Amino acid sequence: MAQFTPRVFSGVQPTGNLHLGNYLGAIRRFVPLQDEYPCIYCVVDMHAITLWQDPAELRNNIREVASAYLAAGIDPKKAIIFNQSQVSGHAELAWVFNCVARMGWLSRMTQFKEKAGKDRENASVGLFAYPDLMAADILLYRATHVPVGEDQKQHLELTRDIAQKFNNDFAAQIAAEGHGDAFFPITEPLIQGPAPRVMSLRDGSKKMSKSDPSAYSRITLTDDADTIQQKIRKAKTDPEPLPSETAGLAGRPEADNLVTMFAALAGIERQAVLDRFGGAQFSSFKGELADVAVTALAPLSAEMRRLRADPGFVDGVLATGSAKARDIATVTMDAVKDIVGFLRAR
Ligand code: AQP
Repeated sequence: MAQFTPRVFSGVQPTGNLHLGNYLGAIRRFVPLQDEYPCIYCVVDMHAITLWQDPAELRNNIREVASAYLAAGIDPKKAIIFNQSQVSGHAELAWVFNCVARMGWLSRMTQFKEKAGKDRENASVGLFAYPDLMAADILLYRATHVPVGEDQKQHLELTRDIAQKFNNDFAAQIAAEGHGDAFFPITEPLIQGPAPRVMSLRDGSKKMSKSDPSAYSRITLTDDADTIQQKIRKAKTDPEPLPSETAGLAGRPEADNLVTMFAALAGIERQAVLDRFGGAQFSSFKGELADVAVTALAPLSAEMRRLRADPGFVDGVLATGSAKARDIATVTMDAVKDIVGFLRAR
């Protein structure tokens, strides 16, 4: 079996309202990986336009995600930070994958069903083909590991299916071109950490999301202390006191979510949270949770504000990162073109 150099890739959409779920499920987890692997962190602006985006806001939101990466501690000297649309290989490889993936595979994607809703006929073709572009993002760098939140599990499985089918469909050419028995790795999702699925503050059965119409459903990375306190105070709960054991959180999604958030933000186990608050009413627990959230997020949002005031610096980071990403992408795309049978200038 072909051996692949370990490489990490992940991305976040610049669609505004970056929230605690994006931070705990993804961005915070990107940081330590940069000391272990070559890492590529992308602002996936081409994914963002699968739903309508105001152009001026999109530009702002691209800088906001880049600022969040930097503020969280991703070092552009160690990891590549860039925005997707600056590297044309993403679109090129996505087209090849549109021709590898099957309609039936994409039709099963739950994110498309949720986002298209009942008005499927009116959804963009891009929204339907989104998972092919995501596979291209990852495989353009032949990434072996992808840290994501739990909601992306199905898309990662599709990425593996596409890589497998490409490797099979073009097996003879892949071998003839000297790539052994596989050109693309079968990428491993890294869905770990204390909070792989942060839920809405208004409904414990729905994930915290940028697009939820209620601002009270999420804590954003730019909320100030008062707003965070207010949102946590208003968070939905049930009438029972907190349990003393984690087993007691079963069937109590809102309690489970708040305890998970506390544990992830304070860096302790969920049981340790219940050792402290078991038997307590939500009112006292919520006050402490708000303090923990403010302590964890205040330095991040202050640094994001500082970076947002310096768009020239952020744009420079993205330009430098894009040049580095393009170098890797060009090698992959040249090989893909040869494997597929396109004629290119040599
Ligand atoms: N609620 C969440 N809990 C844990 N991780 C989450 N992620 C998203 N929501 C949660 C992870 O954040 C990364 C970037 O996500 P994205 O920008 O691709 O957006 P998304 O997954 O579609 O979810 P959003 O941010 O809530 O946007 P909308 O409202 O548009 O669906 C990914 O690793 C994701 O798993």
